[in-house]
Amino acid sequence: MSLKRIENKVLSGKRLTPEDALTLFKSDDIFTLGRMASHAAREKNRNKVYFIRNHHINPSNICVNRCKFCAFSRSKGDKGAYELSIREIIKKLRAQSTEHRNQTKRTSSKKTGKHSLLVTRYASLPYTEVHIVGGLHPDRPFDFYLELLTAIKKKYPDIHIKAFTAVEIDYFSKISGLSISDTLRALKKAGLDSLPGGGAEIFNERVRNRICPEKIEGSKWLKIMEKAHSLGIRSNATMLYGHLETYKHRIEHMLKLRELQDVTGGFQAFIPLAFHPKNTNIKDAQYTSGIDDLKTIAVSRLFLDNFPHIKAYWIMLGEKIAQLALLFGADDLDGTIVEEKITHSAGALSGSAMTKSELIHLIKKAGRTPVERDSYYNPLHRYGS
Ligand code: V47
Ligand code: SF4
Repeated sequence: MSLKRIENKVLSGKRLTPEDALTLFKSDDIFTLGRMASHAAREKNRNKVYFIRNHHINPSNICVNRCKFCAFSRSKGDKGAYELSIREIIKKLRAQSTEHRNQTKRTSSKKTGKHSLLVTRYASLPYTEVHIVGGLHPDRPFDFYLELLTAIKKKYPDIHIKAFTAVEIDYFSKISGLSISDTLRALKKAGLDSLPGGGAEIFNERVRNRICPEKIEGSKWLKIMEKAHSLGIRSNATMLYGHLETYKHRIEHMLKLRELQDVTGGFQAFIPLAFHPKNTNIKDAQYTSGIDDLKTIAVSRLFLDNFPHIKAYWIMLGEKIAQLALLFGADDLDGTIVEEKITHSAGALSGSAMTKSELIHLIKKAGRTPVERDSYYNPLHRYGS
């Protein structure tokens, strides 16, 4: 099908087929693609681009899986292997930027409307969300993770804990002897609020076996997400691209996510993750190109018509391509981050933290309206032009 006919489908709100998505990926007309994706994003989120004040924490890089694309993980006893205690993790969360303190003084004095109430609720916190993922540790018991959640919630009752990929959930179920449902229930009771989208990588079995042979199958990842959604735990979904996969594999991956989302509606955002090759065991791989990054954001916005949000993860895209992604269908610029290890172990060229004003600046300069959000995309504060 020609781009013009696909554009007509987009304008009339019709669902794209996998063949349409392939045509989009193969096209060199990046401007038409951007226009279509931007239209689709505006239909869902108007001119808004969300951001969040979050803090990434990786409790340990010791992992029994040792995926070939992962430069972050170590085996126990290796040089560079680390494990943080619960006390050390809480200490990291305590660090508070001066910028946040000043912002808090300003926003907490406004007492009008629902948004100000939400802002007031979070006002004493430097971040509204903590994002926790790590390696599959060979010795740490399941109780460690439950205690970690409990300790964070005790110290910061209002913070949203988005933690543990489906791969970690599967591992916890194995080490605890609990079913997947009971593992999720126990985590939720201890303070887990939602799941991040990591570990999805690429669902195609052949490619998955080449890049992460020890990792759970794609079908298991999807089953765990389905279970989480049925228990009222929302999640994200990712796709690792730019390694050994083809466009068809990317579309097959997104199709599986779209089908599950039709059933559960539990995914909040889709995040394409640009593969970083440095220090990995993927031979001859290169960094992704800016054009491929923008195409992947745009095609995902167009194809995943039932996903409310497409996230531009600036850590992997770089600050400037992430800003351009806001004109190619992304409506969420993630986030303050504070500390990033996974991508930086693999040669990320970006920084590892952004302040709120830097995020607002990038969004405004893209002609969009910055909106600080909570973890369920409720607006906390809107920044006019
Ligand atoms: O699961 C590992 C990926 C993921 C590399 O849900 C790599 O809001 C690129 O999932 N090059 C963790 N990627 C990050 C992640 C994430 C990030 C931001 C937001 C959210 C969210 C989730 O990073 C891993 C894996 O897929 N990864 N190694 C690498 N060399
Ligand atoms: Fe372990 Fe996750 Fe790295 Fe794979 S991607 S080696 S599961 S930390």
